Amino acid sequence: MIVAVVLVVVVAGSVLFHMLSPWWWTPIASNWGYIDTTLVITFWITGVVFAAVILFMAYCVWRFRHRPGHKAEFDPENRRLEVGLTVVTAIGVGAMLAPGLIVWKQFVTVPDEATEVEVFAQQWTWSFRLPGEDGRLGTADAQLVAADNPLGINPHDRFAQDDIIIPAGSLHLPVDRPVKMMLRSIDVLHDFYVPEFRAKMDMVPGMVTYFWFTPTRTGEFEILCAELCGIGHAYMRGSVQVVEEAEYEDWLKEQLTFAELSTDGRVRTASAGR
Ligand SMILES: [Cu+2]
Repeated sequence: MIVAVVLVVVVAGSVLFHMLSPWWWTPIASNWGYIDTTLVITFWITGVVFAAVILFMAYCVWRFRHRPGHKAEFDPENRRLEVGLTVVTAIGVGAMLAPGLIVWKQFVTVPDEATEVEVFAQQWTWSFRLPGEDGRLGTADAQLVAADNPLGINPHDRFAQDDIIIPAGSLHLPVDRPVKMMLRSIDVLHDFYVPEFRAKMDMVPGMVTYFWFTPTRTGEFEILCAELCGIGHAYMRGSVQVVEEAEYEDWLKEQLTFAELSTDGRVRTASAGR
C-alpha cells in the first residue's frame, strides 16, 4: 500500500514542480517561437504518458496486492490490448516527431534576403567573417589554415579581399534582419549555441553546416559551445550583440577586412597561397 502512495506522490510532486518551478527558458530573442511550441507539445505528451503510466502502476500495486486465497491468473496473450497499445504509442511518437520535422525544414530553408555570416570555431574561441562591399564571402579551405591565416581564407580569391574578419571578437548583428549562419570548425567537433535564439547546430571539420534566424530584440547574447571539445570547452564563450541598424553600420566601419589584416602583417597572404 505504501508503494502505491509513494508513486502517486511522485506524480503529483513532478507535476507541481513543473508548474511552480521558477526555472524556464530564457526569454526568446529570435523568430523561432515554433521551436518553443514543439518543446511544449513534447512536454505535454511525455507528461501525460508519465502520469498515466505511474498512476496505472500505483493502481495495479494496490488492486492486485497479495491477499490470502487469491491466485494470479496467467494471461500471456491479449491481442486487443497489444493492438491498442501499439496504435496509441505510434500516435504519441508521431505527434512528437512531426512538429520537429516541420520546424527543422524551416530552420534550414534560408530566405533569399538573408545575409551570410560565417562562424568559425576553434579550440576555444569564436571568430566571424562577414561579406564586404561585394556582398559575397570569398572561398575558404581548411587546407589553407595557418598561424597567419587562422580562418583558412583563400588569398587569391578576389571576393575574399573585402571580407570583414572579426578574430575572437564579438559579433554584431542588426535587429530584424534575417541572417544565414554558416558554421565551420578547423579542429574538432564544436556546437554553436545561443539559447535566446533557440539556435544550436554542430560544427564539423571539413563541412559547412548552416541555419538561419532573425534576431527580434536588441541586447547582448552569449554564445556557448554545446559539444565537449577539449579541456577548455567550458571557457569557449563568445557574444552576439544585436543592435539597431545605425549602430551596426558604425560598428561595421570599424572592422578590418581580410586585405587590411594581410597588409598589416597579421595575416600574410603570400605564405598561405597554395
Ligand atoms: Cu567547442
